[in-house]
Amino acid sequence: MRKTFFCIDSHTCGCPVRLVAGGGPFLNGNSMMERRLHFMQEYDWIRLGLMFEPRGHDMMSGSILYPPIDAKNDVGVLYIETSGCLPMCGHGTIGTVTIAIEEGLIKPKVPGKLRLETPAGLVLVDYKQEGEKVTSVKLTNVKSFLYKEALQVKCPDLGDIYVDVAYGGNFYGIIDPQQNFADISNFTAAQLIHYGKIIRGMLNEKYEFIHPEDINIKGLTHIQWTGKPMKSNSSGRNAVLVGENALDRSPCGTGTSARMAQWFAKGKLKQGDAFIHESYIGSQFTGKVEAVTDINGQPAIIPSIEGWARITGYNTIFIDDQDPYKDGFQV
Ligand code: PYC
Repeated sequence: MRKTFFCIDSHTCGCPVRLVAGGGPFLNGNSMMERRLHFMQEYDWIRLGLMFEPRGHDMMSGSILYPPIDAKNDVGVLYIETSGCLPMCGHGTIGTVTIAIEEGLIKPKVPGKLRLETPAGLVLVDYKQEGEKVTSVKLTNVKSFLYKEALQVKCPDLGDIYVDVAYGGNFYGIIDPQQNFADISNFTAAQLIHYGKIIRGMLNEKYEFIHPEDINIKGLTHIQWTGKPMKSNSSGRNAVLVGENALDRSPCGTGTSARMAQWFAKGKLKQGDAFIHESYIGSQFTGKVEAVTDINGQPAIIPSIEGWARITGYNTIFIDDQDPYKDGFQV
């Protein structure tokens, strides 16, 4: 049997977003987190088939839209990525909103604004339009916070590496320049991926990472290497390990949120400050500390992330259950 998915492809600052506009499954649940769990149980073959080779690639990511559970919100978003069904994805949100508005997939209750239900929580969006084109999308993210500081691992070849772990919609292991890691620019992309995977594996083996308010959000999914920016107006640069084989092409919205929370906790950012983050390929997001809050009595911030996306085309994709590569593959 052949299943057909009508997709609209885009990229956010270089990072792909494939919105499944037709063919997504009906999901049960009273929240996007419950719907995510249903999808992971029964429909993960859709994510595998649409994200991995031969229909996708190592850095593919996407989304599926659902009616909101709370009528005052505009839409629910499920994120499907090579790294799993993430609770939240920043570049994915910017691409999804751009596609949904330009292609008329959602009708905002208030023009220029959207209230998105994501598995990680409510995300508020302000977008700008020139004619039909969405020129920028700013998302106000979920509570973001520094979770653990200076976790130590002994990485083969590199030696002792110290990692801060922060949450910005996903858990990020942040590796700043230090004695055994000088800067992103001293390593190839292949090395950042290789050592990033080893360090992520070691940290997940040694420690537990569980969201204090939602036990369904657990595990360190990404490693964020940082370094000196290439552009004079950037506050920082990162290279984020996504899945098993790729670095994020965008500055990573949830990664930027996590890094802003880390900087806030260390006194390097305060409420109202902007943070311009530069990706491995040089594209930029503008972050801002919108508000200061707490999570279980610990300091947290509400960050916003602003960026842009472009639609690249329509894509009708088949997944045929007779196809030996229906679930995709990785080399
Ligand atoms: O932009 O949040 C993000 C993201 C997560 C994984 C890849 N990009």
